[in-house]
Amino acid sequence: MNGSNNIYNQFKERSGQVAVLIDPDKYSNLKELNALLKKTTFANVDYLFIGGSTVLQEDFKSVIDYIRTHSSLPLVIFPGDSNQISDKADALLYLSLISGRNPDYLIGHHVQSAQEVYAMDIEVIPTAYILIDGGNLSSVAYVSQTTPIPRDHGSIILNTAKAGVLQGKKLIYLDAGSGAKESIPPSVIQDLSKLSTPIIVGGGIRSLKEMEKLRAAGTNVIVIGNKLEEDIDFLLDIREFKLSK
Ligand code: 1GP
Repeated sequence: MNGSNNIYNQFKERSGQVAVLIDPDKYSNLKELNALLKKTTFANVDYLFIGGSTVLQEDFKSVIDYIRTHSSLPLVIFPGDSNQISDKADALLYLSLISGRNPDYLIGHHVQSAQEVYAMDIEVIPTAYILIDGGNLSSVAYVSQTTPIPRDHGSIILNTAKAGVLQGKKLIYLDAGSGAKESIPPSVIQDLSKLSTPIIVGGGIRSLKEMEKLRAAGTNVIVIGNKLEEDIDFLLDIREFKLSK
C-alpha cells in the first residue's frame, strides 16, 4: 500500500459520480472491451471498477493489463477474492463483507493476501461492504455463502454501517448484487449519509431516473455493470446524467 488518498479524496468530493464495473469474466472479447473503454471516456465516466465473483486469475491479469494500456480513467479494484489484486490499478477497495457472518470474507482472504498487498504500490481503501436483498439470489451472496440484509430493515442496515465506521472503515459500499431486480432504495442512502462517510451504491441500476434519485439522496459513486453488458448505448444516458449535474 502506498498511503496516498487520491482516489478516496475524489470519492468524497461530491455525489453523483459514476463508475463502470468491468467483470473480466464477461469481457474476454478484447474488441468489445476496447469499444467499452472508448465510450466510457466519451461519457465522462469517473472511474473504472474491475472485479467479479468468479474470475480466473489469468483473466483478471490480462483484462487489467489491457485496461491500463487502453484507458486513462482511474482504475479501482473491486475484488471478488484475494487473487484479484494488482499494482496496475490506482486503488483497491479493501472489502470486509460486514452484512455477512462468513469469516473468510471478514478476515480470511485478507490474511491470505496481506503480504502481497502490503508490499504493493497501491492506494488501499478500507471498505464496509454491505449486501442488501435485491429480489434475487446474487452471485456474491451465493459465492460468499452469506445472507443479504432485507431491504426494508433500515435499522439493521444503518447499524451495520455504523459498526463498520466504528471499526475504521473509510467507505461504505451498498450492493444489491450484480443483476439485482431491485436496486438500493434511495431512502437507505439518505439515512446513511448522516454518517458522513462516502457511499458507493451498485446492483441492478438500469435507468437515468434511478441514478438521479441516488444522486439526490447523496450517493457519492453509482456503479453500473450489468446494464452496459446488455446495452452499451446506455453510456449515452450516463453522459447526459453527468452533464446535467
Ligand atoms: C455489483 O455493484 C455491482 O456488485 C454492479 O451491479 O452489474 O447490476 O450493475 P450491476
